[in-house]
Amino acid sequence: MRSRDTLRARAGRWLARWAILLGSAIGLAHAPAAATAASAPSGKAEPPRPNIVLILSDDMGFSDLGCYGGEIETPQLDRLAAGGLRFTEFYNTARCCPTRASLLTGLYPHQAAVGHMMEDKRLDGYRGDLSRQAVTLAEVLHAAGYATYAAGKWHVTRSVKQPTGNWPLERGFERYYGIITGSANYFRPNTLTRDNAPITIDTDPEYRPKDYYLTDAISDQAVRYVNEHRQRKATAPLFLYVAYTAAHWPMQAPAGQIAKYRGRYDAGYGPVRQARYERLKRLGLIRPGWKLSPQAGDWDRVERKDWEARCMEVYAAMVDRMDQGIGRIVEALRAGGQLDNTLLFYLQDNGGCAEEVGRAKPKEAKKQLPMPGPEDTWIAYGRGWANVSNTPFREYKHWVHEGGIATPLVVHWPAGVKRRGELEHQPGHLIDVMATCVDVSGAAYPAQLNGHAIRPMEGWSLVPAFQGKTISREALCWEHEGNRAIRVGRWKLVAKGPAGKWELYDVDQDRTELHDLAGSDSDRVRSMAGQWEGWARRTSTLPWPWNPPYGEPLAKKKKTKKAG
Ligand SMILES: [Ca+2]
Repeated sequence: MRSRDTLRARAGRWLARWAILLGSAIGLAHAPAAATAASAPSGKAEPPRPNIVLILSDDMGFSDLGCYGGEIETPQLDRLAAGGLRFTEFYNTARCCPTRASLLTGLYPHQAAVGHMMEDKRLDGYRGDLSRQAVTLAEVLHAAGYATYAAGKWHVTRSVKQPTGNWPLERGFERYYGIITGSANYFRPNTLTRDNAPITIDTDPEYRPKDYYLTDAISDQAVRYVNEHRQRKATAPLFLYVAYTAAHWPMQAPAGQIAKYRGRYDAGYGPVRQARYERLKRLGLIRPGWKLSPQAGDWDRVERKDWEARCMEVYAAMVDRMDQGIGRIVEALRAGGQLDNTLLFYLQDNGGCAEEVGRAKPKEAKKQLPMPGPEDTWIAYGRGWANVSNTPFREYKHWVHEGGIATPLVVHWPAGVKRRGELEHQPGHLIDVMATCVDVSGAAYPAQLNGHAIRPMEGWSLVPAFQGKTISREALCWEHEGNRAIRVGRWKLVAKGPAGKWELYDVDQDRTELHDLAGSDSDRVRSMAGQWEGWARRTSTLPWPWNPPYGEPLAKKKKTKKAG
């Protein structure tokens, strides 16, 4: 096990070496903008530092990828998994903004002031704009000499029209292409931005494809960054953050791509879930004793089955298209001789999304809805398919039951991870990505930056796990919209909503959270609830903006008589 102190000591040794090499004192409080890009120390001993490519997708479930039991065709990610390591119990934080804030900073989301979305709720943990008491991966790695690039969705700032302190170039990235906000039309995205300049697909001088599609644009831009980096800065390692909006609603994809999946979901939710469940067991991704959670939708009662099936056809097409793009990024690294020493992470920001966006009610209105897919539609794939995406788990994006927070993590690094095609069953969390990047890069995690004291990182380096060793940690905790959870070893305490009762599960026996043990083990419930509350107060999760305030009973709603 590698302690934080050991990590810091190691980072300190790197720093001292670098300060000498650069002939200038790089202090712990060094501003990244002023840092000098440095090549890896020449001479003896230290192997070259790896490139780091961090790929995040949006609103996808645990079992969507082929290498996680899904039927969607993802040969590129499957190949990375076969040549690398798949984590089976890795976690995000159940929603777009908090996950991005946590992933980028190595803190719990509330510590980065993004406990909820992009609105200021006037509480420390809920300001809706990335805290200056947090540093981003790009700030840390850039200060250590990495060239830093981002392509895709940003979504950690309230300011979507102009840079006011928390746009990518203001948080450590040298180059950026993507959308500042959380969702967009895939054929004509809003808040499209190049570096610090708002653009549109018609005004962008650098990228004018015949048929614009946001997923392709993010992939193409990432490939450009890899190639430009090789041409211009070959001596510095690269940090590339690729944040796809696939497969967040709206369900939109090129018609030809959707056609590939035509008819594949005609049998409805149940058979797809069952097939995924069996594959998950066969692949060893879940234990045979974990029962499949209940199905969310009844296919027999779906009136427009062709429309409902099309939702999933488009979703699959969106994921497939992203996978193709990831293949192009990997190929660019390979062609430049960079792939062997690139540490690539792939993960997802929250579970499958049950939000009923664009899925009209009542039934009469639903009959009028167009088939999803084209530019002029704005439709989510709905609860039934989200439940399929999250097979075998319960719940969805927003909730902190396993369906909301379980994510694949594929790690591929031929020079650094010798476990090929293996599964890693230790739990891990987004907060570990910062600690891992600091570990492998030798970067210094700063105590202060630009006059702000920086909160210590919360995670643990995953490098021991890469080597098959155990990481011992006390607990992992979650909160989103009053949904709460803590995991300590095999035990998970979880609740729905700010007034919800705690449920207790033995994750080793029952990761699908079907047998609540809270009634029979009240001592453990009390103890873990106390531990969660201690975490929540320490991380600015409490006080929270939800009703009721933590620990208070839900006020009864007053009945109001309608006029007339
Ligand atoms: Ca999301």
